[in-house]
Amino acid sequence: MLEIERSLVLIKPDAVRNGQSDEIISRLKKLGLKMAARKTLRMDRALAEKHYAVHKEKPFFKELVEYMTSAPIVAAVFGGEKAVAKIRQAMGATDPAKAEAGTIRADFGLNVTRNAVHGSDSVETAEKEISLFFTGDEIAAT
Ligand code: DAT
Ligand code: MG
Repeated sequence: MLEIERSLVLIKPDAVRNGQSDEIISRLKKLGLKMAARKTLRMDRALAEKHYAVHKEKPFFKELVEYMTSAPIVAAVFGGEKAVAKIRQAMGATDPAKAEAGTIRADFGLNVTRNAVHGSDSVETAEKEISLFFTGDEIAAT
């Protein structure tokens, strides 16, 4: 059976500032996925804390929220077969220094916090994350 999934992608502040958004989106489209929504926004603290709520007890939480709210990001919804796993694979490991060559984080990440891109880690998380960033009528059918 065809499993159409959706995933939330965030292009993080340094990658946006460095003009890498279009290249990153183009790599994701080459996976056979469709972009159903895209916008540039500056996350506020409340949104960042909700989006990363699962990490609120981690030592890096404060730095992560400060980074993600420091400058504009691009938020996008991608849809397609196995979208979650395909995007995670294209992103590479969380730490760009450990990410496989040719992955988005290996190519554009600066360090483990400033790692260029976010992608949802499961279908359930994806739907929750998408609803934090987009209303239903901002998203095209995929
Ligand atoms: P991922 O973004 O690969 O799903 P994660 O969910 O474990 O990774 O962490 C969310 C974000 O938090 C990650 O993209 C960057 C930051 N982060 C994770 N581990 C970190 C660490 N050890 N030091 C600093 N920031 C970290
Ligand atoms: Mg994660």
